[in-house]
Amino acid sequence: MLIRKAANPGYSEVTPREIYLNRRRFLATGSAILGGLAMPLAVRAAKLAAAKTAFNAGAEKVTPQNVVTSYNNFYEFGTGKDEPSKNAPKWQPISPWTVRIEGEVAQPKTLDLDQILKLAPLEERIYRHRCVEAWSIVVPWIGFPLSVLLNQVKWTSKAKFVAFETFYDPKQMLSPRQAGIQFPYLEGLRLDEALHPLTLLTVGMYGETLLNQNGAPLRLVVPWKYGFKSIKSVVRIRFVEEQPPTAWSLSWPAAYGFYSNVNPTREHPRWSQKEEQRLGEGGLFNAKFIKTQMFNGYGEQVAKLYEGMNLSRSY
Ligand SMILES: Nc1nc2c(c(=O)[nH]1)N[C@H]1C(S)=C(S)[C@@H](COP(=O)(O)O)O[C@H]1N2
Ligand SMILES: [Mo]
Repeated sequence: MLIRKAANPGYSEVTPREIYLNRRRFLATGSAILGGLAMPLAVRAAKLAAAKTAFNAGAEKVTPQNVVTSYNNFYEFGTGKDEPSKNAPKWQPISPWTVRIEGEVAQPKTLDLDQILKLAPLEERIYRHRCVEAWSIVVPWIGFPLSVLLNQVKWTSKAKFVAFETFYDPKQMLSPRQAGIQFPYLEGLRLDEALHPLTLLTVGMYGETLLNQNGAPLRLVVPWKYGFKSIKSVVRIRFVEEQPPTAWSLSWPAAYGFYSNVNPTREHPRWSQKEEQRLGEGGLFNAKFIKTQMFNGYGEQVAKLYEGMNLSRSY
């Protein structure tokens, strides 16, 4: 287990540097200033300044920020790793950004980003992220547990899973045919996974507001699962009774399951899951490969969620 617990378990380790907003980005577009209410400004500097380090990937080095903002998977903006950082910045997330929470709930609810940001203090958490394509990064996220948002509604006893949906505008994004997966991008978690304290709703990283290519303005981070479970730019959350369809499992069910827990003992037809390349470390000719860990190294926290399950069948 690589997460270093603070002596006072929880949130005692305040980040040393002041966390600030990347104002230059807003100045460059101008619209955030003129529009006044333009979306990224909803992430208030004061909130970010309150961010604390609750979890830390320990001895592992945080991946350089420029790697994490320029090597992306965000198929809505292109299928090449360099395309989201080229195409997504032109996108203006709608303002106000709202998230609809519905389904098996007593009363559906729509919250905008400002309301969501008031729900809990933001925390900084350093998590490993392991893509099924056998690369990994270590990222300091800013957000709070997804459970805080889910607890804004009363779900019914029928609710067993939570389904998530990404914003989709066919005029500004690829078509499903171009991308090879269904849009809007769909993801899902079992209710206990969604409520797990490691599951984060994030609005920033590296002390700054999330860039579009990383899933602005609001993105899920589920660190013990393959990267595609960490759905970007979320607009809809639905409590459901049945296991919901997900974009990747719809496109290739044998390769992508619903659970998709990081698992070096279950091979993927295209990429080995036994080891991973840690991006930003090692040079051009000596890339750094490390062993992939079960549950991405978070087994101590999450293995009990899967007790009694056959994980090669429920992959
Ligand atoms: N909406 C949406 N979310 C998505 C994806 C995507 O294509 N669309 N790609 C996923 C995959 S495969 C990975 S590895 C991570 C990549 O996140 P990053 O680009 O911020 O590193 O986002 C995930 N979330
Ligand atoms: Mo991925």
